[in-house]
Amino acid sequence: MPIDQTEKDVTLTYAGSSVKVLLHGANILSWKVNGAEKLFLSEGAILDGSKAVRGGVPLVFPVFGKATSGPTATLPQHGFARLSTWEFLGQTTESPLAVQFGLGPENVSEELRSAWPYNFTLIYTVSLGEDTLETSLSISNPGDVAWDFQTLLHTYFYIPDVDKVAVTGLTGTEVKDKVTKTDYSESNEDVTIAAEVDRVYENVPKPVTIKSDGKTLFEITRKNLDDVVVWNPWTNCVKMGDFKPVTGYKNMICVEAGSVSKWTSLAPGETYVAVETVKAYL
Ligand code: TA6
Repeated sequence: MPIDQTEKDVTLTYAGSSVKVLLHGANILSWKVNGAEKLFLSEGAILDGSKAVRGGVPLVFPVFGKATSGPTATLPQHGFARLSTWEFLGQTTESPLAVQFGLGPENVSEELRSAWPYNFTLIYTVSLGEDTLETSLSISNPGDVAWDFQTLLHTYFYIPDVDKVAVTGLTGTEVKDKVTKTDYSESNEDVTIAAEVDRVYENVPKPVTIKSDGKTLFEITRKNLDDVVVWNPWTNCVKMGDFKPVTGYKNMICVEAGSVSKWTSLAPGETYVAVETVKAYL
């Protein structure tokens, strides 16, 4: 079955690859290419809709992180998109195999809706190719007042060994480092992980690659997602409760395509389309 739908999730199968999307948060849980899993999903991930999923591709909207002021200040970290149950809207294309999910105020809890009382429409398109996964988030304002947003695809990539991973394509970009609480320009061609890393790379002009031992695992291209967040909690993952096994930080890296270093304003009737395409190599 190219598309297998249950009451909780939708699984696409195409050209030896598959992707599974949980309706809660429209959170991609799994992306397999020729049977090999490409994403990290915590063994302790809560999938019953009671909290955000620890792994796969959580969706961040309308705020990245936790705002301390402004219209999103009373929303939970990373906003409500990953905390809400999306509607499955059906198939759009056969090759690559693509489906869509939708979210509007009617799908969001009263508590979260009252915390951010604006009219919005999100259409999330998941498109599975032979060795590619394209995710597109169309953000529309059908209301009569403008609002500002940030958005990000919080992708947890599976990697064989954190000691051998490197992210390239970030050289020369401005960094807001949330661990050292410093700002600087990235001078390294290879960004590696040897402790907790939590950095926002701003206005990254080129495709980004994730390599292991010098070999490319993934290439990431973006449209309207100018920033790239790199995160690995290292041993701090033990404090999260839903990050399992506690050694799991050795097999994951979050490389997150987003528009988070500034706020984007959407006037009534406007639409913003953000696209990320990941090609898997090994
Ligand atoms: O994207 C990196 C980050 O903002 C980190 O600061 C860390 O908080 C991570 O997201 C996970 O956030 P979560 O709310 O899913 O635990």
